[in-house]
Amino acid sequence: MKQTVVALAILGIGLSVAQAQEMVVKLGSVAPLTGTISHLGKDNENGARLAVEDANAKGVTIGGKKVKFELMGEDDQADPRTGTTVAQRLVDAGVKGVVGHLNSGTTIPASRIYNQAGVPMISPSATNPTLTRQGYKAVFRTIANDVQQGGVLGKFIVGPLAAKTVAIIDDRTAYGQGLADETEKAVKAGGGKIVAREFTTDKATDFNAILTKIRGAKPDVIFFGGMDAQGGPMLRQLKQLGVEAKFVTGDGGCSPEMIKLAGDSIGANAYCSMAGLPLEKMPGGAEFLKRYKARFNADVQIYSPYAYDAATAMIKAMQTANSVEPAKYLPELKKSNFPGVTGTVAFDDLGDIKDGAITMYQFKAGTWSAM
Ligand code: ABU
Repeated sequence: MKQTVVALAILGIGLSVAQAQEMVVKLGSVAPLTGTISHLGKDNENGARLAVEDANAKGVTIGGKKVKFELMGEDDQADPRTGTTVAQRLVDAGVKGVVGHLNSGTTIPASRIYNQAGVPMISPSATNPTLTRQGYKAVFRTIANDVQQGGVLGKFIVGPLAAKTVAIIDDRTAYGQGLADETEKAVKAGGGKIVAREFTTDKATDFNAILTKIRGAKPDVIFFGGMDAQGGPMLRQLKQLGVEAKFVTGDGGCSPEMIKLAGDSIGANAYCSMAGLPLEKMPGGAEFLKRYKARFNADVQIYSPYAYDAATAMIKAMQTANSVEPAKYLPELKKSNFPGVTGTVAFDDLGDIKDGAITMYQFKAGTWSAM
C-alpha cells in the first residue's frame, strides 16, 4: 500500500512537471536576407516574427502543453539552388511549418522539398501561378497570383493609360518573366501592340543598351517585370535617356525602396500594382503598421502583413487540430477562415488565397498612392 502511494505520488509529480513543461515548436522563415532585395527579405521575416511573438505573448497551449514558438530565419539569397539547400536544412531541423520563400524562383523548387516532407509552407509573396499548380497538398500563399495581377496590369495599360504601343522588359526570373508574359497577353487581348520585348537579369544595374533600343520604338508605356532593385535604377536611366513613356511595374517594385532608388527620376508617370489591398485598406493594416514600426523601427516594405497572416494561419490550425504535427494540422490549415491583417485568410482548392485583390498605385507626393 505504502509503495502504491509513493508510486502515485511520483507519477503525480511527474505529470505536473510534464504539464508545466514548455514545448518548443520551430517554424521556418526563408527569404533573401543578403543581396539587393534583402530589405524585402527582412520585411518578410519581421512579419512572421511579429506573429510568432504575438502568439507567445498571448500564450498557446496545444496537446496539454504550453507552446513556445521559435522562428528560424534563413537566407536563400534569392537563389533557387540555395533555396533548396535551405529548405532541406529546415526540414532536417524539424520545423513544423515554413513561411516563405519570398521569390517565385526559389519558392517553386523549395516547395517540392517541403511537400515531400509533408511540411506545410505558405509564401507571403511568391506570385507565379505555377507554385500552386503542381498538385502539392502542403503548399499555400497568402497573396494573389500573377494571372490575376497580369490581367489587371494589361487592362490598366490599354484602358486608363490608353496605351496603343507597349514595350516590355523582364528580369528572366520566374516572377519577372511570368508577370511580363501575363501582362503581354492582357495588353494584346485589349488591342495593344507590343513594340519591343527585352530582358535583363535580377543582378543587373546597367540597362542603357535595352533602354536605348526601346527609346527607338517610341512606346506609350514601358512595363517592367522585376524587382525594385532593378526598377529604381531603370527609372533613373530612362530619365537620363530622355524617355517620356509611362512606366508600369508589378508588386516587386511597389515598395518605398523603389522610390528611394529612383530618386528624383520617379514622377506621376510611374505606376505599380500590388497583389493585395493597400495597407491602409487592409482590415488590420493601420494597427499592423503601428506595431511593426514600434517593434522593428522600420517601415513596412511590401509583404510583411502577408507573412504575419501566413504564420498566424499555421498557429491557428495547430490550435484547432490540437497538434503541432503537420499531418494532423494540415487539414485544418486547408480549412483556414479567419480575419487576418490583410483580409479574410481562406484558401481555395489549389492553396491560393481566396478572393485575392489587385490594387493599382501611382507615384504621388513622394509615395505610392492607391488609385
Ligand atoms: N511577387 C513578386 C516578388 C516575389 C516573386 O514572386 O518572385
